[in-house]
Amino acid sequence: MDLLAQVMEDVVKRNPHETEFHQAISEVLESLEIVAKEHPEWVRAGVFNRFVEPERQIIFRVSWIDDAGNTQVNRGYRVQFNSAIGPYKGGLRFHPSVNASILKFLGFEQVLKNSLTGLPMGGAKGGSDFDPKGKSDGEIMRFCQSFMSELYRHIGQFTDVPAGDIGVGRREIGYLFGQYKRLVNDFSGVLTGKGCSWGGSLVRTEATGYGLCYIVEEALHKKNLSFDGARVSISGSGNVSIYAAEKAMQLGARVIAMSDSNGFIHDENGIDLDIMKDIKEVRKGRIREYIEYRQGARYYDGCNGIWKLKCDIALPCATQNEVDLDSAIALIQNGCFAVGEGANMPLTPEALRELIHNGVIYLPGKAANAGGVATSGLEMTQNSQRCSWAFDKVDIKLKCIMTDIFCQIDTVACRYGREGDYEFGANVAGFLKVAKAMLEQGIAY
Ligand code: NDP
Ligand code: 2IT
Repeated sequence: MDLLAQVMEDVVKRNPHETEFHQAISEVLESLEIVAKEHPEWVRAGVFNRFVEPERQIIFRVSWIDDAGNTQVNRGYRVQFNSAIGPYKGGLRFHPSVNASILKFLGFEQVLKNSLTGLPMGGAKGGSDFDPKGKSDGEIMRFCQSFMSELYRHIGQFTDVPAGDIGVGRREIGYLFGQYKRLVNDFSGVLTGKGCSWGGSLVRTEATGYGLCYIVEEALHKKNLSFDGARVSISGSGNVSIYAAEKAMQLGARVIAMSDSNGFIHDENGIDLDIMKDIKEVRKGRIREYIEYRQGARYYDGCNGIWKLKCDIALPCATQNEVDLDSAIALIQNGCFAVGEGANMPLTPEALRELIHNGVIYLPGKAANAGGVATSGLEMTQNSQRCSWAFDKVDIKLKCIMTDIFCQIDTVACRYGREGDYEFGANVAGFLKVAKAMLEQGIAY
């Protein structure tokens, strides 16, 4: 019997109906089976059982008053998953789909991702089922203040350092930070993604998208391929997507498609990113507006169709399970040779298997989108040193970290005779560091 089958069974029993959490754990445990065989003492010390159980989960009520004077109630969460190698670290997501299963899968992935960055950060995730769409600035501010009025007692620069994720960007981090400071009377690096005039780091905004392209370029080079001249499809049009598109273009690619949760645009001549930034970042509009400014561009309802377009490289940067089996088959049939995950777990297990089976270069999110949290780590360093580094300095460090992550996952995959299996490489490389730290710190942890 597989050594870790019981661990998986216990996860399902203890967390019934939490399908995203089961999916993330099951993908990782498959890779770790060989580690368990090599380290029976880790099995005996319960390292695997402890690894899949969050250290702490906080759930709280967030009540706030909307513009019409009505009281609204949402649910807030923070899942502090693992602090073996550093303070809890990970983003906050505000989206109506948020629930315990999604935040547990994200917290779990964050533990491995943060380990791969080489920086001293544990893993966490949090957020709320609050829907920021259509809310006024005042409503966003009052929600953030109420959310922080509970969260503040659980976080701190040496305890837990939240950041942004879906629905949480610079504006929300500002309101959250302001409320933390008011409550605790402490100006510290308790959040990352801050404004650059009050402790934020240059490059944090660009970091996830840029880092994604840096690591994909590393993997492409290994096969004598590159972004140069490639056609690229990118799902989403938020923070990660926009800066993935920017870096892909700088590396010579033509980005032909982007999306939001309503539909996608196809611009065969290459997307005009200034128009896209104006619509999405400045006016917070919908992607369909793009075709009003670009002749020849087309808009289609529905998100899945983006994967049916012919592209060389696909960068899913929107949300979990956005690429299903049919989409993966279409990508392969159209000659797509690389998939890099800007989003967390954007591929269904069936889609993932299909891509790997067909020899597509595949870079899993926990490695490929680690540039965001890595730069958050660099923001924490600058906060501790009370200084701010120049854009190029941070960008070079980000590039080094992404190259190092590629080297780690490639080396580990090769060491176990699984060359090119970066999913396996990322799971094992990320795990080993955390597992050793857990063992050294004793069991009552
Ligand atoms: P944003 O909120 O800036 O953008 C999210 C984008 O994804 C929007 O275009 C949104 O469309 C789309 N989207 C969100 N939910 C869905 C859904 N259920 N179905 C279809 N499309 C959806 O978020 P980010 O760019 O920050 O995050 C995108 C992904 O990257 C997430 O998976 C996140 O976890 C991951 N990530 C983010 C990092 C960061 O630093 N921000 C770091 C590492 C990973 P719409 O506007 O219509 O909702
Ligand atoms: O998924 C992620 O890595 C993030 N949302 C970024 C987390 C962070 O702490 O910067």
